[in-house]
Amino acid sequence: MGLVYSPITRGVPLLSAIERAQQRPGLGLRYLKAVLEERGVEVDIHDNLYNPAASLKVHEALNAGRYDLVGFHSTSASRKTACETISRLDADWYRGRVLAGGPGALHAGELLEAGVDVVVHGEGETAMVELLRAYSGDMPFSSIKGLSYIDGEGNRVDTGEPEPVDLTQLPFPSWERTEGGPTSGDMLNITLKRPFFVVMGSRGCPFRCGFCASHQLWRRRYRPRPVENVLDEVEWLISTHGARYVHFLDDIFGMSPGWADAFCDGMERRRLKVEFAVVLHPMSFKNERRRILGRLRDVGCRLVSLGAQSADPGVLRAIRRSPREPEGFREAVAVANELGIVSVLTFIFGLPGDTDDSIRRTVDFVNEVKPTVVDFHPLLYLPGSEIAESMDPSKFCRLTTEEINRWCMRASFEYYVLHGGGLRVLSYLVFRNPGWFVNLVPIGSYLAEYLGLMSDRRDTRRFL
Ligand code: B12
Ligand code: SF4
Repeated sequence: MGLVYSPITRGVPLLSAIERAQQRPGLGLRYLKAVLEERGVEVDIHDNLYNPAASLKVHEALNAGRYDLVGFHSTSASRKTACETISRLDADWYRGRVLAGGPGALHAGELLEAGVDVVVHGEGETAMVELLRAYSGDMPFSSIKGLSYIDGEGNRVDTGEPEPVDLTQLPFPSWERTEGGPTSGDMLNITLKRPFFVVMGSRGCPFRCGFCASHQLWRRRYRPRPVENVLDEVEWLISTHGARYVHFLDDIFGMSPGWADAFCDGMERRRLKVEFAVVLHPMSFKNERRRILGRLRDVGCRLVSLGAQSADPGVLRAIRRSPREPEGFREAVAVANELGIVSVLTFIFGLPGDTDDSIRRTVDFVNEVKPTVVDFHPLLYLPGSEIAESMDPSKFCRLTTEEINRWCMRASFEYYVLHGGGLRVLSYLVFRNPGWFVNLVPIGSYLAEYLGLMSDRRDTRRFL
């Protein structure tokens, strides 16, 4: 079987600039490969997430390879390049053999029209195994949950809500050689070390922030993996692949009570030598931030990233976040700074309710809180999110794209130049991670492109 990652659609420039610098490997197809290989199926991954040039060629490899089945990962941002490849497949050979999944399954109609035979919604591991049985005639397609396809009479069939997979039964993702694939790791991460890997300790998030589409994929359920299973994976990455750095991709790391403590106990007991980064919610470890972040630091945590989004109470309410969060991330940043953990705050400008005043409030708050790194970016109207699907447009921010982009640049300038953020980053790199400087050239070209795009007058916030 051939599995394909496609790059972001050309014409969504802001995204492609970010993606080039933030090279985190995707895990989904690596999980599918592992599950299929357990059943004796040979799988090649063509990983073109970060390589638009290769994506123009991938159909040649697929046509030459003539896989029995071919599966495409898709997101809202990459679905068009996936469709482009599909339209160039050898139609006689690939008829009936083309699958697609991932967050882009939200656009099932478009994928089916482009020539996909079966769209898989939600998690793919169980569906993939059942699809193999359906293709060999052992079970009907209609009994597999979470599919969309066109039946013999030309009618679209949707087989209902996908079932969650049993996370305790999954093999570790396959990191065997792929065609293409990220080479650098996430260069925007100033604590980056190589070899760099990604791990997911849990799937899903119980919240429903208005701009986010996570619930579309994971169905708003939070499911942690057993701690020992996650530690086995980390240990295996170290011993088999020489991992020195792991980025945990969980929507929110260590959310269930006791999980983070059990994780630290296991890291200590097994003496695992690896550095890592986690994503937290502003309210994570409320009341025990100092203790838990201290333990995480002691077992290798070098970076915590918090999706802060705004410091304005009205805006936070409008996106279903708590107005108490700014106090939460203020404390989290203070503790992280004290412990020597890099703190990253990310903010979105142009959210519902945002005005010049609310953005000013956020910028002032950040300048006072002083995380190590701060990232301001314009709102993307993400398909599947409440904002893109169902929010009353009268609640949208009235600022123009140009005004929002200007705010992003001005806020970055104030933070990094006027309030010492640049010096904090530089001193971290010089004293704690000088090896990062090899990324200077690619990062420089990324920054130049980013600044150019920020002054672009086109609306780059909506998906094509
Ligand atoms: C790491 C990551 C990245 C990495 C790249 C990883 C990638 N593309 O896989 C980087 C930093 C490059 C990135 C960039 C972007 N990302 Co991103 N990213 C993530 C993150 C945090 C983890 C992805 C992951 O590995 N998940 C774990 C694996 C197990 O899940 P999976 O890849 O989805 O695969 C499972 C299923 O989807 C399914 N499946 C997937 N493919 C296929 C194919 C077949 C044939 C089948 C049967 C099944 C199947 O089975 C898999 C196993 O269960 C997710 C959030 C999340 N929690 O998933 C967001 C997420 C995927 N990203 C998102 C977005 C919006 C973006 C950007 C647009 C952001 C930006 N501002 O630039 C870009 C677009 C990138 C692109 N090429 O499309 C959204 C996508 C929503 C949407 N409607 O498309 C998500 C869901 C986050 C969110 N909160 O909404 N991202
Ligand atoms: S933004 Fe983060 S906390 Fe909010 S719903 Fe998405 S994953 Fe969950």
